[in-house]
Amino acid sequence: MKLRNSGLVKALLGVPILLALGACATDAPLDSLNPKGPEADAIQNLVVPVFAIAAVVFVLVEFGVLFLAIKFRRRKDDDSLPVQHHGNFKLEIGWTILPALVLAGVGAASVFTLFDLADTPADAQEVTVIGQQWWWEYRYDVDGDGEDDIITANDLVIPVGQPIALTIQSRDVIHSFWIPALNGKRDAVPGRAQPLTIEADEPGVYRGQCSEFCGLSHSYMRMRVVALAAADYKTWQDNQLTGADVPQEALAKKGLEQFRISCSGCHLASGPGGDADIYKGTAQVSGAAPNLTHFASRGVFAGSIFDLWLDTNVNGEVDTEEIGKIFNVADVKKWLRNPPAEKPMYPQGGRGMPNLQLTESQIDALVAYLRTLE
Ligand code: HEC
Ligand SMILES: [Cu+2]
Repeated sequence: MKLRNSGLVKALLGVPILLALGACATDAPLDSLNPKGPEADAIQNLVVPVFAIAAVVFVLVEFGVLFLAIKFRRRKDDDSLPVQHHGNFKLEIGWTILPALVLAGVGAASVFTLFDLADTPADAQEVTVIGQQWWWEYRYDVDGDGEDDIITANDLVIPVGQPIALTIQSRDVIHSFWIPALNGKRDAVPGRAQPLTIEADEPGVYRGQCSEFCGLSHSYMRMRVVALAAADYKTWQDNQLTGADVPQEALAKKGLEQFRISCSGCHLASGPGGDADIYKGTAQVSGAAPNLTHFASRGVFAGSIFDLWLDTNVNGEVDTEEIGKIFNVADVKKWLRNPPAEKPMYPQGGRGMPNLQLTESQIDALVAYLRTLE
């Protein structure tokens, strides 16, 4: 047979090849088969043997079917039926019991892993995670007095080698918290507090993505776990426990004034810099916008879709001294100019940040102020 439409054939062959090559990506931050902590290891230790068993069964059954179909196919010169095994007692008992045993084994291993993952180590540090349309909030009660001392967003900062007991909640609709390198998914359900333990073996950034469709900007609702060595974590925590810095420079001071007028109805930047008097007693102004007290200490913003710190300057030049240290003025400005254009939101429906019709000079002042919030 001559293949008429070889272009189509090539295209059809290309699909599985593309899929197979896509699976080879080395830099795949959401790879769920690349565990980086004990909880993810426990899942991996279940997945690998179960996959191996499933693969053996698959190969045996598929090749068995092919083999039998070819060996006992109907031939031109022979119309007789092969020997029939229907009602063979031993065979039927065998192929009932064997799969039941395999499934019981897999079932028992799964249940043990689930119990193992449900155990929260006694020395775990607690963090509350709140899903919001469309970003993640993290609250730390550092001294254990029942009041949150650190409220931040996007980056969940944790110390390495320390189990972290997350309590996952939602402020609006159902979301799902998922850092594939550290553990499985856990839904954030309004009115419920769901536990999840994570731990990172090594310092680094572990990415995640909201994995329950939660509306307009679901795909822009990402998160990162930033795991720091103990000393760095302590530095981070001490900084977060202080109030916002007091802006010194004239432009940043102007930005603070503008912030009080345009932003403080939704956002909090508490402390002396953010004016302790205005914000006193308001743990969070609206509860629906990220706390900006230490905005510039984060690595990302707006549901982790923008980097806050860049490696290259506006001309695309890399200065090795400056890697990851250049404030992303361009994207912060874009965000302030028209947030719903950067990330689909419907602020008129109470979800997201509205276009505040700021002038360029107001934006310049606000960016200078935000830059000081380290
Ligand atoms: C009506 C409430 C509202 C007002 C007013 C408002 N914002 Fe926002 N802002 C939000 C919400 C909600 C988000 C989160 C959007 C998202 O990521 O989905 C946000 C996000 C941000 C972020 C990103 C924070 C992060 O860590 O991801 C910055 C920066 C920001 N706003 C600055 C400002 C500034 C500056 C003003 C004043 C000019 C302002 N906002 C006014 C609601 C508001
Ligand atoms: Cu979500």
